[in-house]
Amino acid sequence: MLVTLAFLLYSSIIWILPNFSSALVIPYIDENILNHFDNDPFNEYIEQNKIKPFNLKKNLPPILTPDKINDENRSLHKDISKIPSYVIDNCPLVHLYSEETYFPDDIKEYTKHFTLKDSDGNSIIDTPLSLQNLTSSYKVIHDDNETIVESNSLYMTSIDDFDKDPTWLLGKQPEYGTGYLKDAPAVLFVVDKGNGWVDAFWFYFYPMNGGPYIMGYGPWGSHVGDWEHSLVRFFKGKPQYLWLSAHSGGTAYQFGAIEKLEKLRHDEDGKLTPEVIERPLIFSARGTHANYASVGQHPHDVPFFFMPLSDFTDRGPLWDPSLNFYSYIYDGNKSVKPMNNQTSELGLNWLLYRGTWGDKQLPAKDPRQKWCPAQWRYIDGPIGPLFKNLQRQSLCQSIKSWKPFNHGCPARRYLKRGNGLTAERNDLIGDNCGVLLYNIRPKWLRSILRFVTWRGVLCNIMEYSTG
Ligand SMILES: *[C@@H]1O[C@H](CO)[C@@H](O)[C@H](O)[C@H]1NC(C)=O
Ligand SMILES: *[C@@H]1O[C@H](CO)[C@@H](O)[C@H](O)[C@H]1NC(C)=O
Ligand SMILES: *[C@@H]1O[C@H](CO)[C@@H](O)[C@H](O)[C@H]1NC(C)=O
Ligand SMILES: *[C@@H]1O[C@H](CO)[C@@H](O)[C@H](O)[C@H]1NC(C)=O
Ligand SMILES: CC(=O)N[C@H]1CO[C@H](CO)[C@@H](O)[C@@H]1O
Repeated sequence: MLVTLAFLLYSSIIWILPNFSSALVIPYIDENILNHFDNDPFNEYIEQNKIKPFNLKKNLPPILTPDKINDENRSLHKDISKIPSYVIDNCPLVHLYSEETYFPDDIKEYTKHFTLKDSDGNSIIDTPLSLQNLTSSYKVIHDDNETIVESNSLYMTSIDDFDKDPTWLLGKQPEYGTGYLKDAPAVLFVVDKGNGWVDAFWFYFYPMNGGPYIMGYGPWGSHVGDWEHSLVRFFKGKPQYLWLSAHSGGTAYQFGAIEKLEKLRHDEDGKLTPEVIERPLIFSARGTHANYASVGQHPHDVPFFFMPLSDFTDRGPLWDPSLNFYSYIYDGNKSVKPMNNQTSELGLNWLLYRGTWGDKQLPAKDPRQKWCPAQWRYIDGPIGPLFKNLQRQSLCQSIKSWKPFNHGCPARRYLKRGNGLTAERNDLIGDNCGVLLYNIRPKWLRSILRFVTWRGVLCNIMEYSTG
């Protein structure tokens, strides 16, 4: 709560200064002039883009936890042998950043560049790893003494110096035109949530997370290995929600709010059909690969909330993960089942590995390590996909205690727009507060509020309370 207050205060100060002068002139402007200012760009935007405000569906049955699911209320057939086609048809397309350095990679190839070490730097496996070497715990024999080491204390540790950007760290680029990424399958987990609900978790693996720069210096908070994901939540085969991971948080949307791209449908065997379908479109930020629903500049929330840090997205190379992916049906609990041949070849043990997918945070004395107030240059790599709360009922992976208004992780009905020069149509639609403001009636009150609070204090409060 204290952090939230501090944040609001901070936002107020940075937003109120440029707005102060406009607030002062208000008494001299009459209603007609304000109406003249207000050409209702939001309605225009809805009209042009055929966005229908999405109705929240209130009467749908509850989403169940894994232990509550039985044969009578499961959504998927018990012996399901194929990923449902609606999951593939609604797989998000991902626009990578146009000047991205670190592209997606195949986890199978990636692991070959690592050995396995414990937190003191002792070797657990000192030869190049294969994905099959990853598992939940390891037997270590030392002076005839056998000990079991749990994987959660272990680190995949690069053989090459990752600070020098070896080729394998750069990942693989999607094919222009089709979005096919031959050498970097995405990883799909389909989880039955009971009562007609099904969650499709699309995981995107990148060999490196390049952190942001502060006033030209950086990067800060970089790490080797980067697992990001999106969640498409279906009810009876119809997509209802989409959640996007970004740093340790993310954003939930009504599915209808998300931008769509028309694409030819692929049949169950991956063959192109003449049928045109609408696919959701998301954006992966430069370096950090945080996912957003719009292009432009996106201020970070955590863990840098006092820093002017932002992510950037644009319409760079388009990746279509539905053309190449590993896939599993997971019950959210114990059983996980590979759903195609390239997935079966990976085995299942890697899913149980609880260690990091990249190097341990470099020690302070390492010349590659640097410190800026709030963050190190290189931090720990991430943990694997099965430990990202796939059994969740909420759309969010975790609930942020410093966002007290958002405890339920509500799904946004309108796109959260990027700011800045690179944002598209930002002039028309305004920032996110603009979206909220356009719901205000009567119009003259809205005009005044818009005039006074445009990007102002009230905006921030509204944004945080109603998002
Ligand atoms: C999940 O695990 C719990 C505890 O191990 C068990 O009681 C429950 O039956 C499991 N649920 C499923 C769907 O396997
Ligand atoms: C199905 O799930 C509901 C919870 O929504 C539970 O109350 C009910 O007992 C389950 N059905 C059966 C047949 O167990
Ligand atoms: C790692 O996996 C490979 C097979 O992929 C196997 O040949 C090798 O023995 C394993 N190494 C260890 C230390 O388990
Ligand atoms: C095995 O480990 C135990 C306790 O860690 C130690 O007391 C013992 O000396 C070790 N034995 C050998 C042969 O190193
Ligand atoms: C999991 C899976 O899809 N396995 C298939 C792999 O391919 C053989 C034939 O080539 C099938 O028989 C398996 O069912």
